[in-house]
Amino acid sequence: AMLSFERKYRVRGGTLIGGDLFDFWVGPFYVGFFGVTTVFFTFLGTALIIWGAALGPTWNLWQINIAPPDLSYGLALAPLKEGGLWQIITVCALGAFCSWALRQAEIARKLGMGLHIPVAFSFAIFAYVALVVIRPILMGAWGHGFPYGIMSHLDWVSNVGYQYLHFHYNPAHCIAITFFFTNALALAMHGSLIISAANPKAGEVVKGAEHENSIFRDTIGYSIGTLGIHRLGLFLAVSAAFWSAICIIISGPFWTRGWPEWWSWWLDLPIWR
Ligand code: BCL
Ligand code: UQ1
Repeated sequence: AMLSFERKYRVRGGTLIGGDLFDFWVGPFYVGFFGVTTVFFTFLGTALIIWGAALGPTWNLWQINIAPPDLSYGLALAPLKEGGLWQIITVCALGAFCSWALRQAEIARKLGMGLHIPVAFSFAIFAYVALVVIRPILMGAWGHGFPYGIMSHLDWVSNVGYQYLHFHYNPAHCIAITFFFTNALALAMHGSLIISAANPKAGEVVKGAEHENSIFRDTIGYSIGTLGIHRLGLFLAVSAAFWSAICIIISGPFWTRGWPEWWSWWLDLPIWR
């Protein structure tokens, strides 16, 4: 069943490409040109992953691994069974993620809304691109991308982390983690606040913005406001992804030694040197 407002907004227009051609819905889903490309890349990419698994030694879900080419291939294309599959799967993933963001943009435009959702999602795409495109290119080999597999990608993170001796000393990693943790704090505060106000026990009245402001003014002397908390949340979440991307791009291309050593600028400050 369609909500009455959906009937009102299910109208032509707002597409970025293809005009009226794919401007329709299938059940609840808006299609559009980028709906078609999302489905195409997702199915092709998933099929290649299954094929890659079939070529491998195991069907154990935890151990399936599709590895990037050996470093000796540099930035060239590799044979399918020697990392070429990883390369095509990466293209499919990029195609699917970007198609998804552009479909979000088309739907937002149709609804006359801001583009905040696709812009926010593009930060997640940026983090992925940093791992499998930007850093491998800067390091000169696709082999620096991470392998597609549950355990194998964890091993990659651990190995790459220890290549820089102690990844916790990477300053951008510190900032990213701080944003992730602060984001969880903000969402816990916001989620608990909204439920405490909007979902009272039977017979009690729903509380609104005044109550929400008051509980924080009474406890910490400050309320960021009902719009402000959403601005803060978006900023924290997007910053977490952004600094994650930065922390891995600088590891190798811009700093090749252990991260603890990077902090010697602090010890070398003229105040105590
Ligand atoms: Mg570390 C990275 C936290 C210890 C080595 N580390 C990260 C970051 C994050 C983090 C800041 C990963 C998040 C991210 O990139 O998101 N690390 C972290 C924490 C600790 C920690 C909290 C801790 O000790 C408490 N790290 C260590 C130790 C090292 C170490 C010290 C290992 C020994 N860490 C590394 C290395 C890396 C990190 C190496 C990284 O490369 C990684 C990083 O920064 O990567 C950028 C970004 C999000 C994404 C990339 C996801 C993108 C999603 C895409 C766009 C969409 C997917 C769609 C999906 C397929 C569809 C699903 C459909 C379903 C139906 C829903
Ligand atoms: C807040 O002040 C506020 O405004 C009333 C909200 O809106 C609903 C919130 O969800 C939260 C969590 C706060 C408190 C946040 C800070 C940073 C003081």
